[in-house]
Amino acid sequence: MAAMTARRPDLDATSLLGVRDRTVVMGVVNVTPDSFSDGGEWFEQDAAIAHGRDVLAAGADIVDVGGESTRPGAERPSVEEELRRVVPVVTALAADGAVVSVDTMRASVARAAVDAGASIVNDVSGGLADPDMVPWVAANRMPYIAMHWRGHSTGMQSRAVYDDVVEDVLRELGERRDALLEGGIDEEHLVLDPGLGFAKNSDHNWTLMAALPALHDLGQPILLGASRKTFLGRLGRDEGEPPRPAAERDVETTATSVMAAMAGLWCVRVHDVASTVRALTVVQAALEHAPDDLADDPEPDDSADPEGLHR
Ligand code: PMM
Repeated sequence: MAAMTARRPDLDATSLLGVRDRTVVMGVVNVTPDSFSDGGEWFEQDAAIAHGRDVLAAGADIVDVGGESTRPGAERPSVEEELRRVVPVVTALAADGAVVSVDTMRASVARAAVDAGASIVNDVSGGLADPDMVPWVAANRMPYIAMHWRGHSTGMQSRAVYDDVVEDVLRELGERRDALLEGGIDEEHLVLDPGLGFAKNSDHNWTLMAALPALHDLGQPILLGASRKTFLGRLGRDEGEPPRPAAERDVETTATSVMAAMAGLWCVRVHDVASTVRALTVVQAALEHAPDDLADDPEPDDSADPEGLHR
């Protein structure tokens, strides 16, 4: 039986992308006044750095530092402001030896963050927001996370129109994957993300959650960003009642992390790292006791693992 591995602080970004025997955890540090879920909490530089250290101590494999809020309707910060928010935090956490991803749609911010020590670019626009992003990522052979995206946050929810959300997201993400590979990004450096909450209403998010294994059809490692999003806060609330506040959505978030791990996704991006890390030990313990044909092969062919549960 394959030994399941816990977090390995010695893994660099490229080796982390190759992890297949467990779901990797990315902890969020939003250096913004107004994010979806933790807006303003870590806006001050020292608080953001201290929070990043807490996230790592809680067991995150990657710390994701972002300076632009993408909540529906959010205005964009200037490039200068985004740099001011992100670079010092990346510098401090990378100096600690952390694997840092930079959550940005701007090539200039990605470049500055990589100069400061970031080793993964997390671009919610999948390269669509800035024409300089893909050529730069390709030329520098950077690990790159590309999310399903239909446009900037102002007016984003008016684009939440699908014939069949799973088919449409798979098709659009597949087209993006092809364009990114054509643009020179290495296949082994490319992660895809269905973009929960981005031009998607609660029903769209739940339909995607119910179809997580289908994301493997894209042939790339998959990251899921469900953490603290509004659709989780609406559970148990009556129609018209406001959703529960973001900080009260961690139990539901942890359940989505378990679903992601059971579906064999590569990574979950979460705010409360400790609860997800604990919950993923449950999945790992169960997988260790799975029959050999499920647990032994880190890259099974489809006949051994038709649902792709261990990719
Ligand atoms: N969601 C947010 C920000 N960055 N990145 C990826 N790859 N996937 C996501 O779903 C995602 C992201 C918005 O959430 P936050 O404001 O709570 O961080």
